[in-house]
Amino acid sequence: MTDTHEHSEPMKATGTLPATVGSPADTSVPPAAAGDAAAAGGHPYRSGFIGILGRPNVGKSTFLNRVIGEKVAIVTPKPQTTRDKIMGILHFEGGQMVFLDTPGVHRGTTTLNRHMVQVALRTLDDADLLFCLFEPPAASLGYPRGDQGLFLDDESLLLLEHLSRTRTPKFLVINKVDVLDEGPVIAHFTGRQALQPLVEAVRQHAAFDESFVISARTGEGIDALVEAAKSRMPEGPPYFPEGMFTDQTDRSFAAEVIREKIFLLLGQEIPYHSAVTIEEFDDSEETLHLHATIHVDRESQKGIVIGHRGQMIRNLRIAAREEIQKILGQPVFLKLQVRVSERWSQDDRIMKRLGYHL
Ligand SMILES: Nc1nc2c(ncn2[C@@H]2O[C@H](COP(=O)(O)OP(=O)(O)OP(=O)(O)O)[C@@H](O)[C@H]2O)c(=O)[nH]1
Ligand SMILES: [Mg+2]
Repeated sequence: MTDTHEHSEPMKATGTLPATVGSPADTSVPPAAAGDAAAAGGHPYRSGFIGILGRPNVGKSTFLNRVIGEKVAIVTPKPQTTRDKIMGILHFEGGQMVFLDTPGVHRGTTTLNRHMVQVALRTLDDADLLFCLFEPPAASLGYPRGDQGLFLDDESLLLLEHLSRTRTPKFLVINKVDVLDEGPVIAHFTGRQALQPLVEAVRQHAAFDESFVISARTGEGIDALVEAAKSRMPEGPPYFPEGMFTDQTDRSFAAEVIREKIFLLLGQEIPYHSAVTIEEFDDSEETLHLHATIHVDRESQKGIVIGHRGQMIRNLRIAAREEIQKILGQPVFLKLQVRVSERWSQDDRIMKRLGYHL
């Protein structure tokens, strides 16, 4: 193990969860525990869980990475990238905020789709605060536009329906505002004026405690949002030790990076029908030995992932290995294989075997 990369030490601290923390449901901590953790100066320690919600592709994972300052979650330009809850921990003086990146809320019929949406909706009542992400119309192909202004898409409406039913405090967060500076957006609105009809439309469906305009890409507005969230954190214990910024193990992070490369390099339906498991993760020597399997739904997909003369799987291996090396800060030997796990995304039992917590 080399220590050449700044990420290597913190990531190593992420292997295990404290026994008291398994899910945001554990936020109900007895006051005594909070008292123990009182920060110096007599101020109570503050901590809480923040659910990041939104339809697919609004930038939830980009936002998490930006706030934490590390790559915790994978990001791609395609919707439905995130499939499970990803935790990122932000430590501040006298407290900590635990951010929960979630899969995009959408309507889907497979077991995988339903699992993803369930993971997201579970945070609605379990978190202390919700960041509800939306994006301006220009950033989204999904918003139908018309002379009347803007109509919310089906997935946003579905999310808003759920949001209107929870009593958890909510922040309305419009992400990707950097795209508004690029020019006209919809018929009657240019630049940032285009946010107005969006905010009005969203507010018709649910009440929000505060509103923010941000760009997870450029960092604009992030500090103000984080400060506002900080002030709403309840008294609580330090759920995670100082220096730990995610609960994700290096092993599952490696699997996620491989999945990211599948999303980036393969088109059509393949990314949505692929899952990745790690068969071997041996970091006992300087070079990390990784052996991973890409599971696809059908025999025909296997050939596409392997590619002509193995070119595609080679490209996937190179891209994934490079990134895992960079982030874990050690040389990586990556072996990739493809396996057909027939209709895995429709089958509870296979999905559990592939590591999904159904
Ligand atoms: N212009 C711009 N693009 C952004 C911003 N935030 C995210 N994106 C892009 O939006 C796309 C989706 O980002 P993700 O972070 O994967 O979105 P997500 O909400 O996590 O998506 P799912 O996991 O699929 O639900 C990527 O191409 C990002 O680079 C932003 O502030 N500005
Ligand atoms: Mg995501």
